[in-house]
Amino acid sequence: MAQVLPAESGLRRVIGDGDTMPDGTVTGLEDDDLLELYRQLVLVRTYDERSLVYHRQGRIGTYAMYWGHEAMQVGAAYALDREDWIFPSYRESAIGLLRGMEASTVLSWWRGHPAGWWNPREFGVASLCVPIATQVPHAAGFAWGKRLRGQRACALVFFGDGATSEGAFHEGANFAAVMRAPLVLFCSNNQWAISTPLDAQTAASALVDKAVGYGMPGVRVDGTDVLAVYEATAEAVERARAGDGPTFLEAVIYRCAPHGTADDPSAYIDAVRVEEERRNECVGRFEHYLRRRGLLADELVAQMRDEALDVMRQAIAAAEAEPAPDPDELFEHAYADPPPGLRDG
Ligand SMILES: Cc1ncc(C[n+]2csc(CCOP(=O)(O)OP(=O)(O)O)c2C)c(N)n1
Ligand SMILES: [Mg+2]
Repeated sequence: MAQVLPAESGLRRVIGDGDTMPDGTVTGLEDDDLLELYRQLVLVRTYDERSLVYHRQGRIGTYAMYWGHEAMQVGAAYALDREDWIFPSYRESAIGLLRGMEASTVLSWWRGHPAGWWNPREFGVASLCVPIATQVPHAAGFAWGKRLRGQRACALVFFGDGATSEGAFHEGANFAAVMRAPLVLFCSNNQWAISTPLDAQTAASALVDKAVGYGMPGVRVDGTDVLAVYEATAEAVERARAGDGPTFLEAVIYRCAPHGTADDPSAYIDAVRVEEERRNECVGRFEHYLRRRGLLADELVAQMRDEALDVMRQAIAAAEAEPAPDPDELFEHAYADPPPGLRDG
């Protein structure tokens, strides 16, 4: 039986505030790693901001923006090896960019075009799950399979605070713990499930406390701190590889953007809090940290932003140049034997 300490309830932080809270460092990250983390943050932030513009211009469909979630995605993915698999939700739609996927592929996904389907094996990135929490048992099963085959790879699954109320989350978490599957359960707690606030979602004082019930370690981290996210994930990966089973990570932020392009949060969100939180957003926080360490200057910032903008310009052009899809493709992978109504229609 696993011996589980009460989950850590304080928020882990590495990046200071440039004033009373000092900056820390993370073992294993050299200066080059820090700059690469920043480049990745700028890339995924630019993807998100440009996507919103493309949506407004009618060039992509409904889009789930992840503005403010970038440090959770980049920090967690950086702690993995290329052989490890990522199981994303719609909120991590552009995570493949960190594994060399073309941005045009992700844009095509949001355009509802088959060019947006990728082969999960090619990138170690599973299909995006829109049904809440269904990716958790997928990831648990995958990780268990790796263990059964004696392979080194582990899996990391992203899901939201709302997903922790779903049966699929419970089944996946429980199964992974019992089977000691090499899995990192990464909860991106943005404190909202569309318009449902966290206190209406759970009676637990912190989501991380759920870890104890499953018999796994739980760690709570500041989700706007890319270094703290990296460090906590790297520790969880180490446990997974050592055969010590899954870890529950709760990364906490406050959602500062709408749930998606079809949502109007002014009907329910606290606008003053959003303004406050936006001032502390994750890309700027890390940029200030790097500047305090003398690693980043205006020129490099401008260069990385230009490169990311260029990626997006080329990507939307490539996505729009795709020929119109054949409607039959919609059914090709859905039915071995199409029902008569469809076949004849
Ligand atoms: C099984 C299921 N039920 C309901 C929905 C509708 N829905 C879409 S997003 C969402 C909220 C999810 O919130 P959370 O898990 O916190 O993720 P976030 O959107 O905040 O990243 C809901 C209920 C769905 N997609 N799937
Ligand atoms: Mg949420």
